[in-house]
Amino acid sequence: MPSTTDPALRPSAEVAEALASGAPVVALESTIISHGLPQPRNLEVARELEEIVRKAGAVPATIAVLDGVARIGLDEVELVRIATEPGLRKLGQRDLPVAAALEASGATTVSATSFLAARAGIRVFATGGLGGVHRGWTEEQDESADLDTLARTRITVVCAGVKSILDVPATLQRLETRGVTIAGLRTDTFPGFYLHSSGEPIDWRIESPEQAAAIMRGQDALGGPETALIIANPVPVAEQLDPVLHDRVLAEALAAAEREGVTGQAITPFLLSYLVRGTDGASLEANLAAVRGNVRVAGDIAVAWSGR
Ligand code: PSU
Ligand code: MN
Repeated sequence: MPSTTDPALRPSAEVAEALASGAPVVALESTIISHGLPQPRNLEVARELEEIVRKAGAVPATIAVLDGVARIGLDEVELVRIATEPGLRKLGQRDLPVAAALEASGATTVSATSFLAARAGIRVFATGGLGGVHRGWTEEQDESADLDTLARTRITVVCAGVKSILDVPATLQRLETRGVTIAGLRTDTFPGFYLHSSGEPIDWRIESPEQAAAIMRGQDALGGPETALIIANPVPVAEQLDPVLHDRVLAEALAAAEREGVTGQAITPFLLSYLVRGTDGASLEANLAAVRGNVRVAGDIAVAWSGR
């Protein structure tokens, strides 16, 4: 098994066993824990997400780099490190070899997590909202490495669309150009992360996790470029952030980022935490509702997929 003999990766005993026996496994990212959610709630969430995967009948594999080693599946002590270690790095895929060489520790973004999960033999991954093309891209180029990794990685990522802090139409266009397959789970529009819908139409709608697994089989049967499958799973309307509050506080957050000159890797965490404060925690609840729903669906897809 590549997962157990690959010297660049270290799966936990439980994950290695699940992979070897073909049992369902769901990859979870760690940047959402370290940089996307406030302490101390983030640690509770890290544990809760693993529990949701287990309830669905799959094995959770939270992914991070600890002391230079890419870890696939963390124990309790390691989850605590991700949630609380000061100065933990945010690692995209390009950062992985450097972290390994310098024996550094860091949380992995969607790009790094997708890459490592696929390498370990894990096919299904859940997150909150993907990174994408930032607003104002005509002036200043900022496009998340998430998109490029998904264009060349055979992984199924369940998400509530892309973060609404981004330019959603531009991001959807990039995904189309790069050939990344998207299907909405019981929706005809792309979800808006904190919001049930971004208002942007998507081409394909599916009704069940079994249909997602069927698309995955189709990807493998057809061959071709090793692209991802995005399963867009909206937060329920009842749990979304109030759209009027969302638009007002997001405008403030974007203005504050501009004023304070926040750029690069810092911008996404800055905007997310501004929204948490500016909405008195309501954006956090919507974000968590979205992530929980995605993790549940990912568990169901992994179970459907394990039966092939
Ligand atoms: N989803 C969330 N919260 C997050 C993220 C996703 O609900 O914090 C993280 C993911 O790790 C994603 C990253 O890859 O934000 C995007 O960062 P950037 O825009 O710098 O590529
Ligand atoms: Mn960026």
